[in-house]
Amino acid sequence: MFYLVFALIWYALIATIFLIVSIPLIAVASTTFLVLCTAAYVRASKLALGPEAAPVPQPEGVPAYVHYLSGPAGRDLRQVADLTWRETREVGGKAQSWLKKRFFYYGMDNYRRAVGVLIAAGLIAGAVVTALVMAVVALGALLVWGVLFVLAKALLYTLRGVDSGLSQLRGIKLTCPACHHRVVYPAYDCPNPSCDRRHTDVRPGKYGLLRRTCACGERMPTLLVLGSHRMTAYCPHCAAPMAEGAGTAREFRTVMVGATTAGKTRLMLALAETMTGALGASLADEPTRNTITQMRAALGARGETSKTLAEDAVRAYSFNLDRRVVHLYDLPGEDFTDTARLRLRRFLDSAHAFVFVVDPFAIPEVWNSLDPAAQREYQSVRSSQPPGYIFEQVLETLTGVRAKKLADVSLAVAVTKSDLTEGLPICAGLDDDVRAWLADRAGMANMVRSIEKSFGKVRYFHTSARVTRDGVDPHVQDLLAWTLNRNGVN
Ligand SMILES: Nc1nc2c(ncn2[C@@H]2O[C@H](COP(=O)(O)OP(=O)(O)OP(=O)(O)O)[C@@H](O)[C@H]2O)c(=O)[nH]1
Ligand SMILES: [Mg+2]
Ligand SMILES: [Zn+2]
Ligand SMILES: [Zn+2]
Repeated sequence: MFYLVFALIWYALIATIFLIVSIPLIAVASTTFLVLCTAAYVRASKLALGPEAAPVPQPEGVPAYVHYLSGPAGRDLRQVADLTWRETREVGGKAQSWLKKRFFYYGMDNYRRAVGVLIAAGLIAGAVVTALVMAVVALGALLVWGVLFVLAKALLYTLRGVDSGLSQLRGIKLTCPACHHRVVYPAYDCPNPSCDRRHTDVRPGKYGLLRRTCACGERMPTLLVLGSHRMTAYCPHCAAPMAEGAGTAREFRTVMVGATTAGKTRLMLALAETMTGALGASLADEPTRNTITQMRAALGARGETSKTLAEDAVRAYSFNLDRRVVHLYDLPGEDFTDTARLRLRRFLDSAHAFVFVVDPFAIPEVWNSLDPAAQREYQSVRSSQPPGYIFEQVLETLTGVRAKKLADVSLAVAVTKSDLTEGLPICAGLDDDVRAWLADRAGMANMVRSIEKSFGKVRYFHTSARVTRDGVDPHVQDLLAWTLNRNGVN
């Protein structure tokens, strides 16, 4: 009986001591483990962002680096997780072998073994707590990433919206001067002179919000307001260079209309000289600079420009004039006798103004009034199609292709080659009133009526494309000024 009581007290005592010792032991062991694992996590994060950072994938397809939040952030998170797993496993392994060596080499009767069991229990508890804490940390990181990602996306669309909104507000629409397609956003070459990569769409997106990084490392702006217009722009459809200022200035498109040999190219050149001379415009792109230089040289050398080749694609001649991009389109005359071909000229649909070049020698009344000697003299500069026929072709095509009506489109009618017709009896009075001369004297009343019925703004001019020592013919300057003013370009 006494022994039983004694034994009970003894076991109770032992149990109390065990509890008093074991609970703190477990707590200390688990806390220590948690601290070690936290240290492992910090170490892993440092490694993941430093010496053991996941390699940055080289750009492929698009020649730019993906923006941090759209790719590398996820990659870095995964790398942190991988390295943390590696480091904590190492801590776990070390704890295990330490435990074995210190406590489990002894027999069942050694007290160390009991302590070992307690510490092991502490470590397991610590591992469970660590796992929970890590899960919370990982979720937190994912959540932060997600929120930043969503914010960045929102910012991205806001920026895009502001950029295109500003353009829309200022009435800026872009067309390619070479293939004449509508361009939503031009492509840009990397501004680094030793890099020849072209970026097709630099707008805010996967590759950067305000700036993107080219594969060569150069940073480039993503928005017009941030200066992307200062880079050379290219058409994303046909890769031709766009006019300087494209995207920041409103476009003004004028089409030269008239038969072969009517004098469209020469008048276009006279208009170009007026713009670059009196109006202080500049040639807006390399192709324009090249062809205008060639034409000037040809005119200087042999007093002639070449015929516009019918097979060639038509590229606009582009000018920067008073914060506007002015495009002049000079078609081959053959187009105007072939409505199927004319219809394919995309810029007809979006042109703001037309210049109708009327060759007086092609007007039957005028030609028939000349004596044979004069006819022989002018035969080489005479266009064979009568202006009335050409205008009918143009009108038929325009009413077919244009969504917008012609009521707010301007038409300047230029009866040209005035330097050659000067003094011809039939041309008396032409200088005073071009419209009256056409209608009453030249027998073109039908054409005049048709012109005024279709176009909203019409004016007649008597021009010469010849540039003399006094400069460009003042009537050409009048024609240009009228066309620009009618369309709000000053
Ligand atoms: N003297 C004089 N000659 C002109 C004038 N305008 C055109 N010409 C001459 O007329 C011919 C035809 O002129 P272009 O400007 O090439 O005619 P175009 O309308 O462009 O003809 P295509 O290219 O075939 O459609 C050339 O020999 C010019 O030199 C002018 O105002 N005065
Ligand atoms: Mg021509
Ligand atoms: Zn193009
Ligand atoms: Zn580059």
